[in-house]
Amino acid sequence: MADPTYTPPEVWIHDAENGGRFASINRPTAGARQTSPLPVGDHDFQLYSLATPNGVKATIMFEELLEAGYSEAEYDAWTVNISDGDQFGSGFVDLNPNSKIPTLLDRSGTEPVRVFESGAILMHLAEKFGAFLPTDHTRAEVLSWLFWQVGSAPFIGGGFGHFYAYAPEKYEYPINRYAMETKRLFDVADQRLAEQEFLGGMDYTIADIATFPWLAPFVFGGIYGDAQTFLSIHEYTHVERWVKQLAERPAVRRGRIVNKAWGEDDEQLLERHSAADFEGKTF
Ligand SMILES: N[C@@H](CCC(=O)N[C@@H](CS)C(=O)NCC(=O)O)C(=O)O
Repeated sequence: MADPTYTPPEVWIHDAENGGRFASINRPTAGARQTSPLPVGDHDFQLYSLATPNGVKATIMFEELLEAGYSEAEYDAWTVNISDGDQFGSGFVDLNPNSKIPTLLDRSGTEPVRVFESGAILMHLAEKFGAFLPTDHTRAEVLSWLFWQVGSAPFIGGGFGHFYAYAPEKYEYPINRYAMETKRLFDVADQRLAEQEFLGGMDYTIADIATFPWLAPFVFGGIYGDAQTFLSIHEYTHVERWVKQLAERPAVRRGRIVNKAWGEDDEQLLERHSAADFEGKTF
């Protein structure tokens, strides 16, 4: 049991018994923990991911590109089980020294290129295909919302989600702090979406693709226990309009189940190598 009157020591040391949902894989060091090469498929794009909000950004982007007719965007999506520590395998760390999904290997050019960080993956693909990122004066607005999302996600996930749902004990101070910040972020999006159809303005862009996977689970429920009720998500009516609109897009529906390793069997798609892999799935 942690002590609520805890006084930090002069020098922090790692307590492996600290508890919490991810305590067994969290360590204060980086780098590979085991030798394990990554699988590689036939397509130019090899995605190593999991259907968490950050992972779904990349799979929605690939499915949107394919839906828009960019057949060169065919990709192999491999599941990285972060609870088992797959992200610390040597092959994965070679592609992403930060050991987080999603991570991409792009073999479409003269040299293979690694891309890590979900926002960088979205920008890389958008620039490569010339899609979902305008090149005119609205580009800065789209990039502003993209970076807003990437910078905000840790407050929602690592802050609110961790202390509200995953921490071994409930502490009022961090839950209050991160609930307030998460609600403030919802209000930022809500006010923007009251004025514009999409975050970047009139068009659907990588800013929407990045943000949807984080906001949709609160609107539909099912993330961090009863967070939907706790945070009064029903108040954000413009976010709700936008989430429901985007959720109808065929590419969003497909992208949400790629690398999904939980839920009903027919909603799971552990690996994706072609459009045929969606046959018989509910999405
Ligand atoms: N800033 C990163 C965050 C990615 C991230 O936090 N991924 C989580 C899953 S959503 C992860 O891989 N966690 C594994 C770990 O922390 O060991 C991005 O946007 O790509």
